Amino acid sequence: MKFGEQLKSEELEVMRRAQNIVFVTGAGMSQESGIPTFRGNDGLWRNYDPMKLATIDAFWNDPKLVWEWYNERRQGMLVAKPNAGHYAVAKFEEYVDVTVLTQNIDGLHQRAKSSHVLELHGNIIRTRCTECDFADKQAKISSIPPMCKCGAILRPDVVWFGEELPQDVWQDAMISACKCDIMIVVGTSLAVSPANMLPIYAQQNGATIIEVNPEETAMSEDIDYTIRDTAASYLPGLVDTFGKLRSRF
Ligand code: BV8
Ligand code: ZN
Repeated sequence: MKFGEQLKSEELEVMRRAQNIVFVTGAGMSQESGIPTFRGNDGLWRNYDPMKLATIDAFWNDPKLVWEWYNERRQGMLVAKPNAGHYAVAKFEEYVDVTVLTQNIDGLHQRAKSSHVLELHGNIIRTRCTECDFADKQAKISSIPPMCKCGAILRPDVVWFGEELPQDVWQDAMISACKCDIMIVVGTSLAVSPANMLPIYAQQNGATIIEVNPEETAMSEDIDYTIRDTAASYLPGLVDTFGKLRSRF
């Protein structure tokens, strides 16, 4: 049964009580915007091995190759549009406090007008210098690899495997996970740490966990409600149900 469909009493209670919802999203959230996931059937792993390219060693080993991969993904993300799932996540803000903890680097939650988004793994549109503190939000990539005025190479402002997440972002993400009433985990295989710890922190602090994913994940059997559906087809119905419920109180 899908959470929110038959509105069983405990689901009603969970939705009635909720003041604070946290979404944890991964590549599957943007799949219906045409951005390939890492590990799903259409996954990036098919053509490249992100473990071999999304690392600081790969970058220093062959900055041109890594930048070609990022520039190709960047072009795709720049023309991608938020899907109905992103807009539904933003719509929840009409009823409760919402924090979006995303592993995605495409900026689509912000473009769908979610107002509190923490980018756990950075953002592909931004670049920063590998030497000085130069950073660029909407960097036009004029050469591959792009160079800083100081003469050093610029890098995508993303977190590579083996790199720490930005400490301030990670602290805020953990606090949000521990404080939420409901955590909705959308489009992530929960294969990557430490992001995959967030549902555990939430559950340890009494939150109800809902997972929206057409496939089984590493955490499915410990999750309160697993919805075998996609982000864009399930989330709009859920936020409508939520809205109807909340307008009655
Ligand atoms: C850290 C940015 C510590 C870059 C990313 C062994 C060796 C080496 C390292 C490790 C190791 N074991 C553990 C590690 C740590 C490592 C890690 O977890 N590795 C994994 C692979 C085992 N983690 C790290 O390195 C992290 N840093 O631990 O630092 C540290 C401490 C102190 C000092 C120094 C270091 C950093 C991790 C961040 C890596 N960067 N991205 C880029 O994007 O290029 S991770 C990358 O994977 C993306 O962010 C992506 O989002 C993320 C996770 O993948 P998912 O989002 O879950 O995507 P995936 O394809 O896997 O799943 C998609 C899901 O969606 C599927 O389940 C599918 O069914 C579903 N789906 C498909 N369509 C839909 C859908 N769902 C809904 N609707 C749909 N339509
Ligand atoms: Zn510089």
